[in-house]
Amino acid sequence: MFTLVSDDWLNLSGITQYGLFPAFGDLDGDNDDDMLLGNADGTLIYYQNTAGPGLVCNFVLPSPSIRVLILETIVRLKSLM
Ligand SMILES: [Ca+2]
Repeated sequence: MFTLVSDDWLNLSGITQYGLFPAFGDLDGDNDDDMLLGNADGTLIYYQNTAGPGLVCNFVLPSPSIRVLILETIVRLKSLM
């Protein structure tokens, strides 16, 4: 059985995106799962988990410079695959 905690998790209703698809993994190398939201137009939104390993996730939008660095790294890694 599940309990509805929020109908606007992370205030995602304020994002002017549609068709959001989440994916989770440790993108910044600190041993906790961060979140990428892909949307229908092909862009990605990076949320950093600031909680730490083994704790309940706390996803936040990092500074623009950190977001760009992480996303550039992902694109670079995908080009090597
Ligand atoms: Ca992480």
